Amino acid sequence: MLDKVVIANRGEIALRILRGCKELGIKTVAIHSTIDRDLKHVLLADETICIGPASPFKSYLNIPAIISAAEITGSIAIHPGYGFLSENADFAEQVEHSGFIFIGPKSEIIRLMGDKIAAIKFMKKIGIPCLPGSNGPINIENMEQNFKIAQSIGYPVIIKASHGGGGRALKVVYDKKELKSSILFVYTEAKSNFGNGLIYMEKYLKNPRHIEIQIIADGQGNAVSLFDRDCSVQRRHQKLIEEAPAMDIHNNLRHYISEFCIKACIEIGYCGVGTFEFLYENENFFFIEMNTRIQVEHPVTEMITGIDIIKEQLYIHSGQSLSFKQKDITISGHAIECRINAENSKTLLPSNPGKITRLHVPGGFGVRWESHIYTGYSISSYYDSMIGKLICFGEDRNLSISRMRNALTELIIEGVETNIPLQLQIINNQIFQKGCVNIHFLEKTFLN
Ligand code: MV4
Repeated sequence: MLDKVVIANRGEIALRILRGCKELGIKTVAIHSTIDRDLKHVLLADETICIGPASPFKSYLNIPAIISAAEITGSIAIHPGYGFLSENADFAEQVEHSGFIFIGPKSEIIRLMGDKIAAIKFMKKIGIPCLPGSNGPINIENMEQNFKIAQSIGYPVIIKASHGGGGRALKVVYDKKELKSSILFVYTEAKSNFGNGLIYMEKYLKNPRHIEIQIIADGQGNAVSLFDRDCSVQRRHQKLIEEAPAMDIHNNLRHYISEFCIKACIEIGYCGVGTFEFLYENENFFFIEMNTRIQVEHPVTEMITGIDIIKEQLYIHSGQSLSFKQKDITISGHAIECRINAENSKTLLPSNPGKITRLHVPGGFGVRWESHIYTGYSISSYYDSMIGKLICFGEDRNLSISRMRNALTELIIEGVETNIPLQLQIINNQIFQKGCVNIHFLEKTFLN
């Protein structure tokens, strides 16, 4: 087992990783910025190192400082969590070259998946269903060819940045009149946002659900699927509610798509946890991208499979092989996660900075609270506005919804404005309760 791990993140995920390490008897090093001295996991870690000022660039994105922290403390591995450097292939590579274990897949795999054109090409080659598209980069010098590609796909099409993310550098094109300007727009955005002008075209799906498959692979020829999550409830590319399993998916189809994901992991020698993202429409899955990190919403999968995904990560990156097989994994019950953000739900502006003056955490059977906040803790405006995750489990979806309603009602956070009222409205919404939800549900059916 790993002896000592640097937790290169903050907030709830840093605490989640710390708890996993403690259970396995792994020593922990919390690296943090100046304003994060009082974070809960920093207070609980075996060792702490302040690596820089509040600005993420100078702390949680500061590669030399993080690697130095691993060296100084005699750590053997670095856990990047999600966000920050978690999918930065250069970071993973430098961690490897400095002689530390990066808790994630090999840097080449991160680099491959960071290039969506390459990722799609790979998945398509092994038979994973993908959308009709340009099958490679668009050449902005050859608009005639681009018109032909769009024509053969059929409008509407969507133009995406190969190195894109977070919903930036995207454009839906409904008519050939808009194609050229849209391509040039996405190209410009891609260059300025991601420093890479590679762009591609796909058939645009009007009302898909966002469904993803969680996998774990040991890089020794073993890979399993922990099945699916539905993450369709989102606003401006920020997920608000996730659930597992995705409802109304035939078990045959669930296994069919999982088998492909497992095959991809084995083929590529994937090592670690990962997520295959799909758009789902009319009982068809279409691969759009792969995430090579632990995700915010991993707890819903843990609740329905009974597998501690963080602990599995720690086992795998200590060199152990997977201790279970696909046949050992069964889905039981249903889990829902509501992300609790310190924000004004109307303006979507962060409500921080602010001190938590009162906190009451819900409890009871099937209720799980993942958060670093406590009474007296001050929320900083330098970082993400998510301050906690409320996860409710039940033997079926209706029970998990009821428990979520009760738990959200019990949850009291004072001192900062939160999205708890919005989450309650969604949970009480009839369309949500029926599960007839696609990626446009929040923005279209619900708000404004
Ligand atoms: C799409 C799509 C429809 N058709 N691709 C947006 C962010 C990026 N990760 C993928 N995105 C989309 N790609 C095709 N071919 C619709 C979206 C999309 C979306 C996807 C998942 C979750 C929320 C979304 C919100 C708006 C658009």
